[in-house]
Amino acid sequence: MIDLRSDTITKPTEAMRKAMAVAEVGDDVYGEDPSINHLQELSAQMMGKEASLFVPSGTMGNQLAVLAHTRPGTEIILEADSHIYYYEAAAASVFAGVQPRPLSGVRGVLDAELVEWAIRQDDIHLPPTSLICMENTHNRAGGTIVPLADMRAVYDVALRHQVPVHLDGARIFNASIASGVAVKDYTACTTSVQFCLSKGLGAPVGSILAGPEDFIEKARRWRKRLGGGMRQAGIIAAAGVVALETMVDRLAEDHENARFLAEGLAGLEGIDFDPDDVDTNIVIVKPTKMSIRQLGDELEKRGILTVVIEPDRIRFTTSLEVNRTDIEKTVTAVREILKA
Ligand code: TLP
Repeated sequence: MIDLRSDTITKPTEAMRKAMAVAEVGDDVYGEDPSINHLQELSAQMMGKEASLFVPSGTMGNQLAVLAHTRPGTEIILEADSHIYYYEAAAASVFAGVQPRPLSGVRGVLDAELVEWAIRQDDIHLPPTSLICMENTHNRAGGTIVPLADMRAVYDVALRHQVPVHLDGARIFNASIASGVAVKDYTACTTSVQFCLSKGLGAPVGSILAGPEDFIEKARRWRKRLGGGMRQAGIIAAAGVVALETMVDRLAEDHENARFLAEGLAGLEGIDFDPDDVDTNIVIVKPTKMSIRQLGDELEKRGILTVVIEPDRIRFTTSLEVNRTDIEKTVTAVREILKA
């Protein structure tokens, strides 16, 4: 099998498994797990934030941010294709009781002027704006990098209106490695940030939510309320430390493989796609010759797994689980399928 469904499919490395086997643990609900404490300190420092919290998933990290920043009956501004809006099962409405205000971005980038226009006036008819969310890299836009200047422009608007900003930085290290911009420069344009250890960085489980101390304390209470207070989870946090210490730079390999795939696919008749649109490890294409489902099914028959993104696009994601030969085989398979 060549698994290009996601970078969430990555398995822990040998070094991670060794670190997990010998991890010192304690009860994290009491704040007594040394491995989690170490991961949280390291993460806060890497994100340039006062504090951080280890959480079971990226979804929980994002939702704790919504819960801790907002109150029911308010409105959050986000990009119309963002994960928080599109893929989190309406959690922000269900748990935080907020109304989402989706704005369409270009390549996942929110326009600062549009954001300013969307921030609500003080009027009893209107829900107050309580949060602005950005996503970098932007998953559904195709792993695109949101440029620092655009993040800065949105943050300036937010500061002017005293609205906090949350970054879904599930793949912020991909953005940083590909752009050369330091992670801390991106996170300096946000109040809080969530990033995933369990995607391209290869850890088996977990994400980090980072931000100001009082915000993290609120998020900790929400995590407990939702049943996400874990006990001796230092076993998995230990793999997260290895991920941060050893797996960041190698993301460049995933980006090279994605670029190689993009160039291979772009040369094929029946694929509508510009390889220059690929910034990191996600390649989203639109076949013009056949239905997406057909292409996905035919690839699966040949042992190549992809994700069909409704309604007309298919996603290939590179990770440490695939190599250059796998990518060559994938291009050959797509070529054969389109020809047939
Ligand atoms: N994305 C998954 C699916 O949920 C779509 C994937 O395969 O890409 N933010 C972003 C930008 C994400 O891409 C994801 C996961 C999350 C948050 C949520 O992370 P988890 O899966 O840990 O809850």
